[in-house]
Amino acid sequence: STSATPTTRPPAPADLQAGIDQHLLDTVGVESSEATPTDLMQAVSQVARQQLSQRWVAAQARDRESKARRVVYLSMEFLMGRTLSNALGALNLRGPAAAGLSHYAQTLEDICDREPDAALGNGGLGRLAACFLDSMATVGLPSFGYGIRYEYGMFAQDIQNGAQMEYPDPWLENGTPWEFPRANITYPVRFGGWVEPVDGKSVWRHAGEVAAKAYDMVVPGHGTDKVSTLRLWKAVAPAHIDLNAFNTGDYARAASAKNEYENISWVLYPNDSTPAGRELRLKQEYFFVAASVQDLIQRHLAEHPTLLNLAEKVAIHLNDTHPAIGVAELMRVLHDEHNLAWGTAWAICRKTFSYTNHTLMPEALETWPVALIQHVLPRHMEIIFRINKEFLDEAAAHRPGDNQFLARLSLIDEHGERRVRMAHLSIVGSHKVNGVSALHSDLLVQTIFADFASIWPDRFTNMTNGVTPRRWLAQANPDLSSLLDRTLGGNWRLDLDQLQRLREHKHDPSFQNAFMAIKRANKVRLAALIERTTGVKVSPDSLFDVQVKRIHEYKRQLLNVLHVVTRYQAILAHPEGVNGQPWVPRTVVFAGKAASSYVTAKSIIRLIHDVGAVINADPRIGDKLKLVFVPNYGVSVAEVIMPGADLSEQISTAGTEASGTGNMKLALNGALTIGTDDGANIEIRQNVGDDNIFIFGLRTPEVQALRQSGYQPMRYYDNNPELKAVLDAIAGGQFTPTEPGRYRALVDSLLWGGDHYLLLADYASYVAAQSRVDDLYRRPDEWCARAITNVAGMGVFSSDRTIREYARQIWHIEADAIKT
Ligand code: DL6
Repeated sequence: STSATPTTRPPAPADLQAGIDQHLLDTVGVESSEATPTDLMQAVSQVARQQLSQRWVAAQARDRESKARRVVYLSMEFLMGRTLSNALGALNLRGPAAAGLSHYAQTLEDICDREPDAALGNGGLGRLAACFLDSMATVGLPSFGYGIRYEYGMFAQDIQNGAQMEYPDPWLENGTPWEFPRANITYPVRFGGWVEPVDGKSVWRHAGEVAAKAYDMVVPGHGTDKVSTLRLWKAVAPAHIDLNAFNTGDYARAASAKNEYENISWVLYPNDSTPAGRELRLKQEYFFVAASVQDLIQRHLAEHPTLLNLAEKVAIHLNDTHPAIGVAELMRVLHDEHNLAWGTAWAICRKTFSYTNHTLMPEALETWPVALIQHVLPRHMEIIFRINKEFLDEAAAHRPGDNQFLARLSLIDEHGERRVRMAHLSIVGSHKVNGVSALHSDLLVQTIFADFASIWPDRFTNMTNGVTPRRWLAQANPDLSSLLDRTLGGNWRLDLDQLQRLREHKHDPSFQNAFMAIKRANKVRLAALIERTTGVKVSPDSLFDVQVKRIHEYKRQLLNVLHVVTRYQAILAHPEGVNGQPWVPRTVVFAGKAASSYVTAKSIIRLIHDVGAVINADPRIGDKLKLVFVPNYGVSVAEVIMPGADLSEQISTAGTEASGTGNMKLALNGALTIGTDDGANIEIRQNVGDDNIFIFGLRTPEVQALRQSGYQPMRYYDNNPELKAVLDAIAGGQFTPTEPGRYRALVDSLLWGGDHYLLLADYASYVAAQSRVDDLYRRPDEWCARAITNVAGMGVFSSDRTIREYARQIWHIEADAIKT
């Protein structure tokens, strides 16, 4: 079969309905007349699962026979969201499933909504990994994703009195139809102990051991029979723990011992661009890496007689530094266990690994105390020291006598407590290192990795992020998808560059009408979500202004709030409008989670609620302005928000957002971006054209220059009465009459605390850009033409393009679909 034509045929609706009935009985255990929507969700999932497993078995056999070179994508996070709707789309079963479900008086959408999200990730990095799996399967790249089967994913967010509360996310509580437990695939993972020299070799005498048990999720390709595998590891206490309990009868103590082992895969660390420094996290990192390395070595040795050709057959990718300990682990396995000479092993390692950096923020760059690694992984610490010594010897030749240079490059940070710099280990152990947008990749080599780039300029490259059009357009926006099908044919799902042809239709009144009607319907759907989750009624005729992403100071949700308060005050001062123009009604929508320990981010969430409560209840304002915060942002909530947005807020301080991917999803669904010259915004601007995006604020070099010249936020406060009024209102308690001082500290961090992310410096230009937004929105035909142009320009941001670039330039793997 060619990769573009699936060979398995979708069953006829009658077969599908019979399948649902059968699974209701066999798997769910209910009679079909009694089935609840959740029962139906499970039964439909089983029908899809059956077909996927056929594809999975065939794909594995094909790859085994051809001894394919494979990609191993190591990631602590895979933010998958729901599976059912995507699986039905890949299997071409949406129509039959909808028809089958109509017999039970249910819609496919309602049934799909019953599935809990698999939220095994924090944000951008984890969702990128999920988009990559989709693309790897779709372009036919032999690939494995490896991660952790967290029992509890990203916490559920609830809002109480305006404040974020975190609740556990027991997504596996009722089982998931999508995993395949592999009873025979388990590996021991060892911890602790000491290292002993035996016959001139270092032997690791470990102190504890836990079993890693494999659970597979099949990732279907679209328009192809190919699938990819996501293999997640669960930590299981070794058998003797259970046996001891049985023998001694001390069940309580035995249970706590068991927990000590099994807690490794219990919970996802809810950090995003904030550091996680605990021992359990280090254990998680090593746990999944060690299991994955054993798995790939075993697969390799089943197909090849030697490990000497490992680098020709496997490309191991480090999704950020979280799996970086893999470099030391592969060295240990090759050198200690398989007796390869150190130099041979090191050459294989460097050819095998590659690494993606996702952040420039110094506080988010992982380091681990040497003492902790010595305690948890004593042999690995020795290996890291040896790698470091040989690396520094090599580096010294580049700048003889420059000890500062060597100290900066070293894998060990010697300032204060000695710590291992995981990014340095990743760079030294890899043949390629990439950033995730053109700007970010440039900044990497100009700033945090400049010393490395000076000795290895060719090691650094750029791979601009992308998103899968199957989930973020076909699935999330079915109405726009059918308009595209009617206008362009259906191939845009696999070749997103087809969207270019939309430019011809941007001024066509009938196309515009259809496009606007779809946007309106999506806004109605979003308004319903807003009302259901916040109780606030918003008008779908207002401009939907959306900022959805993790809450972080550098993303500047607070700058957005400053604009909202500015507008509120301006509406009160000039109820009829300004410059002879009436107000453009706006609904400002926020969503996003704050890391549980991130006090400032939580305070920003609360401020949004406090400001919203005042504005939304102010009878003088009405529909002219609404401010809402949609709780519990995640993949499924995003699938409703993206299609309903008019305006996409991408307002990070220039030079701080590595790429962004929400910016791509929103533009793909026809939102116009208001944004800074940062991350992938720059490439979005290049692809949609300057007239179709609202760019404002300082650029990266200006940010650097302003900081260097001694930034004084107070000057902006003193010189801009509008800004002063806004900050005074917030700090003075206008939105918190019962606790007037609630945001004094937040405002002081801007005025007196240095305003590190330059909100006050960018404020005026942001507010001016917002008024350009209003001007354009007053001309609906023009707005619509530009929204269409945005969709048309998004072809390059398909994750299929990104994956093909990785495959060609980093992994050197030819997949069927990559050739075409
Ligand atoms: O590359 C995916 C995504 C980028 O789009 C975001 O700009 C970036 O903030 C995010 N980084 C993280 C946290 N990084 N770490 N470590 O999610 O990656």
